[in-house]
Amino acid sequence: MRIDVVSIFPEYLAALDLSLIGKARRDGLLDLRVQDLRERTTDRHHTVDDTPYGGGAGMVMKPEPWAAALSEIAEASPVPAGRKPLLIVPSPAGAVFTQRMAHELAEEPHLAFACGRYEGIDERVLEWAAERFEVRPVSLGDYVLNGGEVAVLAMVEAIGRLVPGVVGNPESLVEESHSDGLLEYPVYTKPAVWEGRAVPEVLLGGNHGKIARHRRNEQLRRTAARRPDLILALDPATLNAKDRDT
Ligand code: 6GU
Repeated sequence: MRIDVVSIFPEYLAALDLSLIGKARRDGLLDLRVQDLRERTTDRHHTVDDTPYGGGAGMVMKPEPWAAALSEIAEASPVPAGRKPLLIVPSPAGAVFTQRMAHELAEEPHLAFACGRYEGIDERVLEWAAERFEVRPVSLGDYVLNGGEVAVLAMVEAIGRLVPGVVGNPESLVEESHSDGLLEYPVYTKPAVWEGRAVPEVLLGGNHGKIARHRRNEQLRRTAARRPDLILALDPATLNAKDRDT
């Protein structure tokens, strides 16, 4: 998968050299390129922002450097002719990023991310970009960050780990939070008793049916306690008779 990120703080994205995503880049599974928007400015002061038309607080990102960066990315895109690469614009005004969206985006051959700062990017950039990209404003949730960089770190990690080969054991992607609409069950390791606290007895026996039932019950209990919204959103068809007893 090819991933392009445009930012005025490319150093933020240095964390994508680490851990699993860093290894996937070195292994050639992710072709991730970060570029500095300021290098696309043509004035002596490398200006990327200006005051908003209509007044108001803060500054708005100027369109010209964005057009220079994005047109080059679109031209170099590996997507087949007739298809457009995706341009994700991190914004608290976007659609909420979910595990489902991460799965969908992990199927794409090319993702570009445009990191806005200040009050955002001149709206005409998104209109202009729609001729070259499928443009998607995406938010991490209902709170405000200073810019898109931290959101890109989160999204690239969530998407990248779903690209085949990036996670060594694909089984570990199956039993994790949100894979079945529920939160993950609690996990334990040795010692069996620690600080007077014992690991649930059922996990020490070898009865795999009982263990699976115990874990499923813990998932349901935990989800109801922490995220009742997820219980309400469940497809009732995914619940079995024993779930209903829990
Ligand atoms: Cl994606 N960007 C910014 N700037 N703030 C956010 C966000 C994104 N998601 C939540 N807050």
